Amino acid sequence: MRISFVTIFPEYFSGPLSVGIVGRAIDTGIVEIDLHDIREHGLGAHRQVDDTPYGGGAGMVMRVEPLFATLAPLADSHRVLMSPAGAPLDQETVDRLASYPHLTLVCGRYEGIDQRVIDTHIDEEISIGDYVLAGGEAAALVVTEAVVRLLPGVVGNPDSVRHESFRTGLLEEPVYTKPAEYEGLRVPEVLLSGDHGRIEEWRARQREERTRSRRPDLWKRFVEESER
Ligand code: JCQ
Repeated sequence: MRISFVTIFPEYFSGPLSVGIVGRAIDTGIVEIDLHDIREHGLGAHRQVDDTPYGGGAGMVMRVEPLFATLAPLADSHRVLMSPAGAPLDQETVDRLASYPHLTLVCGRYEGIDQRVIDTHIDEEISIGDYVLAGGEAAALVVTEAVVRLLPGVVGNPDSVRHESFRTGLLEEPVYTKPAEYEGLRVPEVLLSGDHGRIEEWRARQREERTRSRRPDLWKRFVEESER
């Protein structure tokens, strides 16, 4: 898979893309990254990429010409704009994004980008949550990390990606490791019992109880799903 980033800060990505699971996926050639600097298509001696909004108002808007020039050669890819006005990112969307051979993540800055760019050069707008970032770069990294770990050969044990919480629709149960007691803090007895029936029963109950109390939205969907 290829992932292209469209940004005015290509240097933003070098650290995060070089470490961990994503770093290894790049090193092994499972994913190819390329960076497209919008400013290379900026206007005039100052390589301007933004301007004041028509109709007035605060802040600056990213101009059409530099973005058209940057995005036109990426027309064969699936082009995603990171935006607080996008569809909320969830695991189902991540699964779908992982199926494109070439994904382009467009990082906006300032108050936004000229709507004509979105209308002609963007396939979908995605939000990573209901808050405003200074730019789409951090959001593009979130999408990249969620997508790359799904690609075949990236994560050692495919079961660990197939059986995780956002597939069952429930939050994960709490987990513990050695030692069994630390400064008086004990691991729940059932996990030390060796009784796999009781352990699975306890874990299932924990997943349900956590989801019900912390994420009533997910719990509602889970209950409706299981009543079908
Ligand atoms: C993404 N949740 C928040 C900031 C304008 C396209 O226009 C803009 C894009 C951004 C960057 O994205 C976010 C974001 N998901 O802030 C301002």
